[in-house]
Amino acid sequence: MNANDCLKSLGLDAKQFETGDLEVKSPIDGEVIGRVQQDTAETLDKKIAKAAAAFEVWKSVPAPERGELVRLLGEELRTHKAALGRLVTLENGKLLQEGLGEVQEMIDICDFAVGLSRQLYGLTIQSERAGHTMRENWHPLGVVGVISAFNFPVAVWAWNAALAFVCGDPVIWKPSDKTPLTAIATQHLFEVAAKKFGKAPDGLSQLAICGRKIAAAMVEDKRVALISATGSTAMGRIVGPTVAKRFGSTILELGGNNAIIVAPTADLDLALRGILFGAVGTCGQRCTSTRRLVVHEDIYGTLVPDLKKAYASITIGNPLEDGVLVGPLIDEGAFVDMEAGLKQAASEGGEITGGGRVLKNEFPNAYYVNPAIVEMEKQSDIVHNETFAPILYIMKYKNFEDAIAIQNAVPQGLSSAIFTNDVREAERFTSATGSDCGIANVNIGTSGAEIGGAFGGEKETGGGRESGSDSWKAYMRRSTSTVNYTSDLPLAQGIKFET
Ligand code: UN1
Repeated sequence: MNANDCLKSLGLDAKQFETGDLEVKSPIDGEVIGRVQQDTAETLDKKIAKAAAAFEVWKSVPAPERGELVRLLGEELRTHKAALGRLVTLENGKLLQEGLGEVQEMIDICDFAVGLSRQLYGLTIQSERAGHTMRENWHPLGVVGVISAFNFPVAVWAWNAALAFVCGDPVIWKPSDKTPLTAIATQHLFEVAAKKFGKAPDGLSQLAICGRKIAAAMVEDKRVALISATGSTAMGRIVGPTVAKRFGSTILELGGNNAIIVAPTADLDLALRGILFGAVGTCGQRCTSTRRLVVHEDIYGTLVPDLKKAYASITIGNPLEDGVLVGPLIDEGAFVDMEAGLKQAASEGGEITGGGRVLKNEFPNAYYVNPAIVEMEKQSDIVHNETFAPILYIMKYKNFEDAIAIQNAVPQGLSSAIFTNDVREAERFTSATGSDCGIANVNIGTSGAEIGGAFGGEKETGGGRESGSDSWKAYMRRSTSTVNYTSDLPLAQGIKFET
């Protein structure tokens, strides 16, 4: 099945993608797989107005009914998992297994949101005044603008949109301009679900296909209550203050610089597998990819040579083929960044194994690379940066306190992990004085988080949370109600105010 076949089986007319001002290339071979028409400032403005109008209708629909729409969306995703998963691979270059896994995450968050639609619970609070009750009400927030990155071209939308819909919010989605086809296919599946549902207002879910300049209007627009943006820290530095200036809310999912600590008691076989998936899986292009390894000096001599052996045995190639573990980088820019990262690492004393472009003859217009291991004396400047490519920096540690200090010494705070069989180390790592990240795992790697947990991180990762747990609260506004059922009017704090 090529991209056209996928689009057809998803119910779209491939002809629609023959013209358009945005060319979409597959990272697998660099071939053009479609053309898409982008939004202008005018069409985007109309979409925002439409979403604002949809909010007026949608916020009054009971949440469990809103959940029914999301249930139907989940059904469409189940039916079309194979085609959409394959299209993800064709457009983004991740392994077919991972493309399918990404659609599975969409299905899972739909299930989660359907249940949630009957559980948007608020608190009741004990009032300090006689004859008074207090409670919290959760109400729909408004239009949600979702900005997603190429690396999870559809799942990130689903983590946001499934929650937003049950919370009573319309969504405008700006996908990466590298992956608009999967976004259009997903929007189409939403429309099929909405038709079956029959009560969704026009404009409940819309796409904004555009570059940064046009998208800036959405970020600045007061009619958009929440901007949920996934991407680089550089992007977040612009989006965050822009939305703050107009007192809007944000969920920021920015850079990660995720470390695994391997302690002397670790199950090294387990650790090796966890490191490998985290560091080279998805060609190092997850925000949760393992970028740093902090290894105890007693096991360094065993683990690192074993890891190098494992790296050498990895099959790099077409992500559609069975047995391949590492597909291409997204584009030439990503390759240039990887080369620059390795060059800087070498200049800072890094000892590099691997790296460099491969399969150039088979795929002259695509960017396949050898994942790189870089052994570092210390955590130098480059190790503090996120390079979105399969580079793993390895450092040695002597005592556990140092390992935690190294783990926490970078500006980002998304994901982290420790492999240890020492219960004190494990507990300490997940405690307030352990990892400072939004995700702190024990005996599993840094990537591949389940949808049931709140997903996001601290420091330059942006502080936002989406997906599971109580992340839904960011998509609603809270009102605290105090109700007096007496004929007295006692004031709080014992204040007397009488004539
Ligand atoms: C991302 O790379 O933007 O934890 C998100 C994971 C995925 C999410 C990654 N569930 O690896």
